[in-house]
Amino acid sequence: MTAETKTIRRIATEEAFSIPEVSAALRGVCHEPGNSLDLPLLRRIYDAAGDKHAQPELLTLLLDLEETRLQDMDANGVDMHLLSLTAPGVQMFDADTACELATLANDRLAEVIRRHPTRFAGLASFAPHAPKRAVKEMERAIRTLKLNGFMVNSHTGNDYLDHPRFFPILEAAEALDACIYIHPRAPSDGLAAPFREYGLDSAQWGYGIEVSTHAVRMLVSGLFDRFPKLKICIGHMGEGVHFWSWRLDFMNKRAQMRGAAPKLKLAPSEYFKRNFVITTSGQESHLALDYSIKALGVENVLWAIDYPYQSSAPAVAFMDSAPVSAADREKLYHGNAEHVFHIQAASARGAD
Ligand code: VNL
Ligand code: MN
Repeated sequence: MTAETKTIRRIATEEAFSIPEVSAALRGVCHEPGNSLDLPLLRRIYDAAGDKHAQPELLTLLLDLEETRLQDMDANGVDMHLLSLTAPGVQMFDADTACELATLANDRLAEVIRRHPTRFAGLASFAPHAPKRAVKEMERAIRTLKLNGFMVNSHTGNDYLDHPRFFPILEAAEALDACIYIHPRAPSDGLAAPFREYGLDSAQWGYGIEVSTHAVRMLVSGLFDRFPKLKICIGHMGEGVHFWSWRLDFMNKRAQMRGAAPKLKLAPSEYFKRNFVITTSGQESHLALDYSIKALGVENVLWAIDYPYQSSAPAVAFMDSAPVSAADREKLYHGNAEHVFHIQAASARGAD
């Protein structure tokens, strides 16, 4: 740490947790019939006894909030985790179970934040496949529990958020001025076939293709003309979407002209700049950071670790040593997160 970074506030924005009830239900999912590409990872984490590549230590870290996690944060100068229920959240459960477990997880999240208001903030879960009940839970999560936004783990039942059945959810998020973080899960059934070998199902490649496809569907669907103030966050340095800006804009115009895509008020890349922010979770490349800041503006880039799937020390070293100005590092580490997720600024809170 340099003199500059010694006292800087670090808010990590894609930090995963679980609760025993959700973890038990995910273990149940491991034994259901079906060919979902989420299953290999779920079996490694939640059904350790049955999997020779098991990672039960991940589950211990996901379930821990106030012991190892706080020690890890202290040891690495991490002030705050913006917590979210780990992927795939409640989206693989039947609608009733999903609603019940989202409510329970949100209650637990609010409790731990109440105990550690300077160390934790949180993104609420809901069941996208029960849109009416989801909207109720979204309102409760923001107005009553005072949570900071929402987490959606990409597709739900193979549908993406451009599907009109989810519009009440987008409308509620916009009205509540609460950002929806779209986190990866494995590629949807129709997308999955080429991702079944070589460990491509999850973070190596499948997650990025799944979420970038999700984001692009939203960008070209016209939904940001309907919900112009909707804020979406995606991780992993924007899942590569803005690398494609020029070609996406050019080819979307052509698709519009031949009637294949709806007419849009703005180019897809303009919605990406206006309606999206990205985080640096699990993508610790200064080159990619530099490109992202130049393409999107520093205000649209937020720091994240991706704990416990990534380690805190290299994520901190990555941002401490990023070739940016001191003012920009403040934005990347906490200012942008405070703004987007309505986290109280440390100065407003007084020193602690
Ligand atoms: C992984 C990385 C999994 C980040 C995650 O959620 C995640 C992984 C299940 O490396 O498997 O958020
Ligand atoms: Mn993650």
